[in-house]
Amino acid sequence: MKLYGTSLSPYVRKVLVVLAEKGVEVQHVPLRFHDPDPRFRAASPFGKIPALEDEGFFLADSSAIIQYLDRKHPEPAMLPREARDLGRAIWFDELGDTELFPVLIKPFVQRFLRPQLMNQPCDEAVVARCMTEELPRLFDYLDGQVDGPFLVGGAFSLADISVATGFHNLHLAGEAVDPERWPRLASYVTGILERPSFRTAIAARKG
Ligand SMILES: N[C@@H](CCC(=O)N[C@@H](CS)C(=O)NCC(=O)O)C(=O)O
Repeated sequence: MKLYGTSLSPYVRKVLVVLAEKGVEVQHVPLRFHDPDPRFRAASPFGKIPALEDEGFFLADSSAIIQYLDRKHPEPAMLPREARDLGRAIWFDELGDTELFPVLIKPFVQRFLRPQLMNQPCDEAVVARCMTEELPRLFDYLDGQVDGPFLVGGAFSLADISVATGFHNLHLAGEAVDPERWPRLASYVTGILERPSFRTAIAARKG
């Protein structure tokens, strides 16, 4: 099994966490998005990362890949069985992918990607607006959802992976959840990112 995509991507990290939780061996190919590698492009028609190749089967999109892996390697389950828990796990997956990460990534782009990989200066005004105007409403919501170590059904699941993954990129930008303003969210994020599977995914080659 091959997983394409640098572990700097929160979406790639989601899949690396699932593989680590399940103890599935993978050959990690840490390329960047839009790489011309023909096998990668066979798996990801629009050049987005992550993409998976598994014995001639090709699949893109972190959520699609995780559902495939969860069916193929059922233990431990990343998708809850109970109907409402499953619905909420998919809600948090969607929230992480489409609402949270596009905002969490802004400080990462400015302070990490632009200076380190794009040879461009950081725009601190973008970071300040993100931290003071754009993230607080998301943090308010999430702080109200946390009432223990896991978001759904009393167990680690796709919900936790998708919500927590982007916070690593925020940390790489030198920012974090303010523990005085959002105490539950701050300690929840710390707990999830300290799991061995997240540590393994974060340590994976970045490319
Ligand atoms: N819904 C996709 C999103 C993947 C995605 O947008 N990945 C970014 C890198 S973090 C990418 O490949 N961007 C290139 C592009 O949008 O063309 C997933 O969950 O895998």
